[in-house]
Amino acid sequence: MSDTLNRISEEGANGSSMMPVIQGVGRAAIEIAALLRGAVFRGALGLAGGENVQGEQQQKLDVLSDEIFLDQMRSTGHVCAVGSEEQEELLVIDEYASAPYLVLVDPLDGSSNLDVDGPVGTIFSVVKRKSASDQRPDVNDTLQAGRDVIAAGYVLYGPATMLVCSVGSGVNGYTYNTNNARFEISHPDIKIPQSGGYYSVNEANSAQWLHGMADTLISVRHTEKLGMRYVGAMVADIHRTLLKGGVFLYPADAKNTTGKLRLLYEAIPMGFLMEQAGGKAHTGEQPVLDVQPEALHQRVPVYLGSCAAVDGLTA
Ligand code: AFP
Repeated sequence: MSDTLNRISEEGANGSSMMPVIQGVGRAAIEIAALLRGAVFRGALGLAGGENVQGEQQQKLDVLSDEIFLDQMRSTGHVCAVGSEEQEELLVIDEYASAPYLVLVDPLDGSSNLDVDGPVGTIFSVVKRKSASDQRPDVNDTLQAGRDVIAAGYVLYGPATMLVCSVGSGVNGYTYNTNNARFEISHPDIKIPQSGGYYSVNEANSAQWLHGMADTLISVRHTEKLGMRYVGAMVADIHRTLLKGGVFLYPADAKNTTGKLRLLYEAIPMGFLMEQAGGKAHTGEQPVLDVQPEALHQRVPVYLGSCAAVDGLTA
């Protein structure tokens, strides 16, 4: 396992240009992983006292992870702005306001798992700015459909720290080796299994799901012979789905009529990875990557996974 994150530079058209950004994500991941490991000793667990734009209570680790990620994106010199799930507005990096890329991030996904030492993650995607380099980037630069994303991925903080990403030519998984402080390739060319695996959903909501989804799921889980797993942290649930097959879903329900998960921070990056791994990503109405974003914090229903399972739920 000697191949490191540097191999991104050899991958497809976007490989070398994405190197600094993906390396920046790697540095952020190492810092966030260390922060998580030591959080209980530094009093960093628990609520920060504020709410994010979604009206969700922020944990201290949400805020700290967000700061770490932004600092690392700034340090690349290639990122002009960051849209974060934890920030209401787009954060423009003034020193590099003419840089070519914008990054969208959920810095600490699954934060309800923090109190129970469960897995959490970071999700990101990268787009090229639409505005001219002599203009100040703004939110319109971020409102790009998933088909225009040039790189996306996630970091899973589990027993090992893993970075799984794509620059548009397949999906590779890298595991952080604490002995040499490098991300080494451990899961080359990930392809989602097209049969078997698990369905992954918060089934407690099934009575509230819209459009008869509860019955549809019962039928699909029998046809596709799916087991059931749910962590409640999208990164961990998607990671298992990518490696073992099946489907992760968060349907629209009576409370969240347009879905719960965020289009730009969760659905598009994970949809990009799913398609790159040979799977599908759908909202129930259209492929996730075809949705034209209208707002930074927009939500959509999601069905992500093996082709037959996603087709069965969304046809
Ligand atoms: P948090 O980051 O606020 O914990 O949200 C996690 C999440 O967006 C996603 O990671 C999970 O898949 C989903 O929410 C879990 O939602 P439920 O708790 O409603 O099942």
